[in-house]
Amino acid sequence: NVHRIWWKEASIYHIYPASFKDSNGDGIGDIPGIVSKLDYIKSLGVDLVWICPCYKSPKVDMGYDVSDYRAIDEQYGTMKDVEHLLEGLHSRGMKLVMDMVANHTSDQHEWFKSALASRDSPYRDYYIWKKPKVGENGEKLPPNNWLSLFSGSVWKYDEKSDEFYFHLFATEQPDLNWENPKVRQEIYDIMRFWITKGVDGFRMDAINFISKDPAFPDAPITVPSSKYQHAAMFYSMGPRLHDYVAEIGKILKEYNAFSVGEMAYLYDPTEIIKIVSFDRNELNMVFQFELIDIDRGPFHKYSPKKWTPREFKDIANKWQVFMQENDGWNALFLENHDWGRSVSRFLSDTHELRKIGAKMLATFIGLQSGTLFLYQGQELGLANMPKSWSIEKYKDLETINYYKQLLHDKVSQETLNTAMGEIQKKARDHARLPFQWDSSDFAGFSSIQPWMDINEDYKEWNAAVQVDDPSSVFSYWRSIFDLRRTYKDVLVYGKFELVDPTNEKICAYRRVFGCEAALVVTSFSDSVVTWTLPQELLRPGKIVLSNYGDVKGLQTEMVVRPYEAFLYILSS
Ligand code: TEU
Ligand code: CA
Repeated sequence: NVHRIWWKEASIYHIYPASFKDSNGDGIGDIPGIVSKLDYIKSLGVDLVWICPCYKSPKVDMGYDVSDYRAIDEQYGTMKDVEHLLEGLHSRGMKLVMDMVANHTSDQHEWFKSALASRDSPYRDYYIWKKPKVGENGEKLPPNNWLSLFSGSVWKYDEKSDEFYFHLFATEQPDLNWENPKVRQEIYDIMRFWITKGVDGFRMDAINFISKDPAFPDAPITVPSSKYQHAAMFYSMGPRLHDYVAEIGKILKEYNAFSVGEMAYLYDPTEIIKIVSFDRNELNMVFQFELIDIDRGPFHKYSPKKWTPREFKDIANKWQVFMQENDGWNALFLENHDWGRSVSRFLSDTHELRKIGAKMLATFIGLQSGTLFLYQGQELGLANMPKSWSIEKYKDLETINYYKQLLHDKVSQETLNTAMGEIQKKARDHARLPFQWDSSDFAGFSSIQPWMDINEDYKEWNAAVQVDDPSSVFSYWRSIFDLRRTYKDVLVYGKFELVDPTNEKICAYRRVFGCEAALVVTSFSDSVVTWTLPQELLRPGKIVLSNYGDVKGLQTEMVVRPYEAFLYILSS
């Protein structure tokens, strides 16, 4: 008894507007640029396009600091351009998903400007204000010890009112006070505004943070040398989260709109299922980050951690099984605008097998149960910045703040080297390098030097060389979207089951729907592995996808090549 519904069958292409395509030669991607590439996107076979924020913004955090939710930032275009984008997508049978930044605004938003100007402002209570803690020598201290996600305290002192305001991200991104019903109404009105314009759904940014522990207690000390402590246990999934998300969900359902919530840092399945279970359906699905956080150490994003393919598959399995047993739904992804490229992080981009590896990862993620998300450039197997690039090439405030903090703390050269190694893997900048369209100057992204440098490999790795090459990573992704349609029952609605679950190198899984079955085999080893196939799988059938392109059939003893991947449809 599976619940069939359109958004389970859909696939989504995720665009970072500043880095996708520049149409007017200012070096920054824009909405007309996206419009000019709709045929490219359509040719992949996706159904929805999600664009990161394009609203008016001072862009301290690249648009995740919104100063006017009803206006488009000049850098990205105009409201007319959004209308063209909507027309272009709708006429091609695709939908548009916008990013809704509801946890915080920019400090340049009219609400915050007014709130800051006076304690009597009607907007004062739109934000979170607290009295200082008074130190031993009478100094004004932040109300608690929480660490901001972008380094430093989550509190910023306002001398004029002698109060601190709360910001989980940059100081220029004050958090909205969701306890205030007027704030919630404002956000709901903004959502209706965009839906009325024709937008088909939202990705709800940082949605797990909108309800915080109202007591704002000090966090336990996990890093004694640090002034501020990781406090997600108090600001993520707070006590009123489900009240709020249920309200959001009601509006979305009114319009049959698409929704995906972003929920970083805590992966508590019992909380997540309340949001995505089919009967509650507060949101259609959420991004939880347990899989792509696999290399996150205990303290923060850049703490190193070793991991094994076995752990990688166990995490995937945990969520597959959990959602199917609880009538929930997964959002499948390995990349977005906040992380390094998957070939570089999980395999190796300097390897001769980069192309094979990119296809293996596509197979691993793309044939699981869930709605499939593809981040721009992932379809080409794009990689991180070269390791030879210095810190000056990095532009993102998360990276820069972190690096500056280390310098400020005068850490040892060894610590700094380790940190740089982690930045080279995980920094948000990697995914934000300009898209590589062709081998012309500036990779066909722009007519001038873009806001971030083009990766050095663009002459070899670009869309123009891949689109018509049947052996390209691009063509492979296209096959995956295609197969999800052709074998919809089994690949979208089929049950997920690991095969040979304890194998350390091979991640194999079966999808089963009635008497239909599919076998997915992926190897995370860069050398040959001999694999004894479980007897019950030795059934007639056919290979419909293979990253080496030449697999004929199954054998009892399979010689699985480095990063090999294939999909076998078993005859019923
Ligand atoms: O990210 C939310 C979030 O929790 C971040 O800490 C994320 O984990 C981090 O960027 C990883 O490095 C969202 C957006 O995706 C991000 O781009 C924004 O900067 C952030 O919200 C603030 O709006
Ligand atoms: Ca531009």
